[in-house]
Amino acid sequence: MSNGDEDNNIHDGEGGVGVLTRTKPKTKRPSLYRVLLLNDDYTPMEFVVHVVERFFHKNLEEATEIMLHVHHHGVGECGVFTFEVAETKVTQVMDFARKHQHPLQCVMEKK
Ligand code: TYC
Repeated sequence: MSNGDEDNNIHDGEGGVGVLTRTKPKTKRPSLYRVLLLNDDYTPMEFVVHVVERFFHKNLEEATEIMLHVHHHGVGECGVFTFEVAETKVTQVMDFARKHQHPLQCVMEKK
């Protein structure tokens, strides 16, 4: 198979017990997660743009585009990451928003 299955070869172990060894390297791809910002009525637009630049490494133009998308549609994607990276981004954004007393919400969603 192209992915997911390995070839297992049976051979003798101690006491004639069957042992399986892998011959084909496993190449499981990690699940991916979207990190989303949610709109609210109070967080300043400039703060959201700064968050997107700072934590998602977007330039001013890209960050402004994402912020305006969230402002108009209620939710928008800042990036797609593996689980642990996505979780870290969410925590960083939530901590930063709380520190500045803004109600900005950041969530992750499995692709
Ligand atoms: N709606 C906010 C305002 O008008 C701006 C905003 C944009 C807030 C995106 C959150 O994720 C957000 N000040």
